[in-house]
Amino acid sequence: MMIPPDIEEIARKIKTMEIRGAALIAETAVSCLKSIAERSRAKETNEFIKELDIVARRLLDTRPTAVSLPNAIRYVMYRVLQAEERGEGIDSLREITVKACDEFIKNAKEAIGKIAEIGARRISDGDVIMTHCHSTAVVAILKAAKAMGKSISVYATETRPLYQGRLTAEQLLQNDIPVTLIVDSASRYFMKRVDKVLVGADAVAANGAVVNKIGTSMVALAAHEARTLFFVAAETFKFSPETIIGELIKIEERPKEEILPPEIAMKGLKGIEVRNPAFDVTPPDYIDLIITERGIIPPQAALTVIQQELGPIIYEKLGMYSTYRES
Ligand code: RUB
Repeated sequence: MMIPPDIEEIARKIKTMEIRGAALIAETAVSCLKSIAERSRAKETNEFIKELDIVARRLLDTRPTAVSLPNAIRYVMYRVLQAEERGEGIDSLREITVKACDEFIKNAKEAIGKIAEIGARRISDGDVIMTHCHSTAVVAILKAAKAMGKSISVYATETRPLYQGRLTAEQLLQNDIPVTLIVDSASRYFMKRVDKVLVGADAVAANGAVVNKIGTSMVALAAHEARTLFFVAAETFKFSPETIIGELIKIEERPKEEILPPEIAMKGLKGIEVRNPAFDVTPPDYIDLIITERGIIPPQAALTVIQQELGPIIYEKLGMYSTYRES
């Protein structure tokens, strides 16, 4: 099967970051699987599964770090493969796929609602919050805190090189939350005025380390030094089952043109080596709490969350839907 052009276009948009943020990437991938299931003309179950498999692998190829992407794909494929094993027919498989996709998206939306409510309770009236990058979960918490009548203000780092902080600032302004945009390197300068740092996550490892936009660990270090609380907001589908068995979360390196576009690359810099890692790892020691839809946990409880929420995904035959392995 050829990948349909509209799905190919979505994969391109994820790679170029027109579609970005761990939650949105996962939901978009699941919508693609749903669309493939709905339009499939497969007569045999194995043909149907092959079609889903090709698209799943194409999507996994787009961005390697956000573990929400393989977890979302495995959520769907686990249910489809189980149904196949039970001997269900093609119509039933199609139905099960669509249902699993709808269920994942519904759960993801509900998770954000719960995280917003739980997280907002941890924000006090008058708090000054610092955030880095753009996270749907973080914006949802800040909006909920405001809706609870808490007066808050935010420092948003601009987030080089792609300036996702501007998006955060825009969304906060739209919600009448006072926000000050700062350069990433000013985060330590302002840290003493900050009560809490709140960031999202692309992946949470079994030891409670959090992978998020490059620069997050630097902000965490500054928070640690200033004894400022450091909170992470992450749905449980961002927890990485592979890290239990010692896999490392792959850090995406993006094109150097994002840092040094050809039109500004001066002659003197021609051919210069540029590195552009998109994410970094914040160790659990710098994290006070992780806010999930199941409640607030210390980073040390990440392993338990993985075991409870993602158990079947690890132990069943879904290793191939991973961004950690060549397959
Ligand atoms: C986005 C990023 C966000 C997390 C969480 O990186 O690091 O903090 O994905 O976002 P990029 P959300 O812009 O490279 O995708 O809470 O929306 O899932």
